[in-house]
Amino acid sequence: MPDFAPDSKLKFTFGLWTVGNIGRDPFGGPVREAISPVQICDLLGEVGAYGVNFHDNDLIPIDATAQEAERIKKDFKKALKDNGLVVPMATTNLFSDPVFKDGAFTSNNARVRAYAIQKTMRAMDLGAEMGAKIYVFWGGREGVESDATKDPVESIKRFREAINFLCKYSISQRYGYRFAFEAKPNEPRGHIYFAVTGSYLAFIPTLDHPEMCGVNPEVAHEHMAGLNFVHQVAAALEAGKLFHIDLNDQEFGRYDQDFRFGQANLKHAFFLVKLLEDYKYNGPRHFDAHALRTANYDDVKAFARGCMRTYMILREKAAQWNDDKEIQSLLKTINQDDPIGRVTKKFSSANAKKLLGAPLDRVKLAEEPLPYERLDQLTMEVLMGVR
Ligand code: GLT
Ligand code: MN
Ligand code: MN
Repeated sequence: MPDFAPDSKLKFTFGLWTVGNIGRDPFGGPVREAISPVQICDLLGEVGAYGVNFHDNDLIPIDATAQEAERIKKDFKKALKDNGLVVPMATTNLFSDPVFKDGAFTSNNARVRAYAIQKTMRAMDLGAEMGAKIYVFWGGREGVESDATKDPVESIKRFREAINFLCKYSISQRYGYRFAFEAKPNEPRGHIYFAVTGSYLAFIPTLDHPEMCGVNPEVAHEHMAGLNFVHQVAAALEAGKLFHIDLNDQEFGRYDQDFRFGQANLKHAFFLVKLLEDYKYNGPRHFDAHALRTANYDDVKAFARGCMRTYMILREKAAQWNDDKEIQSLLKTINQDDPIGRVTKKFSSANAKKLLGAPLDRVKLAEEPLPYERLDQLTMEVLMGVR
């Protein structure tokens, strides 16, 4: 029996804000005492994580003095080293402070927009100092409760202006960042702009530096929108834009839950792992989740270990699915090749003529068997551990 220990090649990471979550919700205050970034690194080292990510203010409080900031950075660097952790990704908190109550890059106030860009530049400096090469943009406050309050077209233009400026900043500083945009349909705003990953995939080609921009899809966010997450990730992968991924779980039709990976929708989690492994996704696998509000720090460790262990188990299940003879023979039956397939590979007048003349009998085609019940049941049996 494999031990399903975290494999460092899979780059399992956690944010300071994930295992450091103190269990506050809109109806109640903290249930866990806050632990410092150094303690979080120790915890992540203990459970076998590969790396840690942070928002500027997860590490350095927004009102810290320059001396305090220096001391925190020094301690954090030591904790990274002591625990063998790296920082693959950094991001900016553009949502907690009251200044961002009506958005950051899309605020109606030009001075707030300028402050948001300035804060991001400083946070990019901090991320680069810790070695980050991926920079995430989650526009939690970029939205409205009422469209009377902000012009949605103008908001897209403001967002683009900010990103173009920051791309050039990264280039001028030689940071080598790749930007990853993270969509969410709502929470904390009533309506957040760029609601789903596909919105960003359409936005990226309109930027000055599309080559350095991609996406950071999160399971929970697409499930909140009622979407099939695997298909969103497939679209990003196929476009060469899957720069980062936020793994967690979420019941459909509920508030933003950020559950442990695989907690709620095991079958979706299985197909997600299979997709990432089959297509050799090579970026960090970031668990943007937090432990249940009932957890103490021992249980937080169980949560973190559980995220990684579930991924490792599902990776094994995906390999088993790929090696299963019966499944493979069904796949062969389903995927029928035919010389006519070559004709539609490329348009030419000759190919168009061939296609128009091809004897394609729709009644016969509709009679071809599609044993999907068997295939899906076999999939479930692999998952349930009886094959
Ligand atoms: C916040 C949000 C996450 C984002 C983080 C990056 S912060 O916790 O819920 O989905 O990935 O800003
Ligand atoms: Mn989330
Ligand atoms: Mn996230």
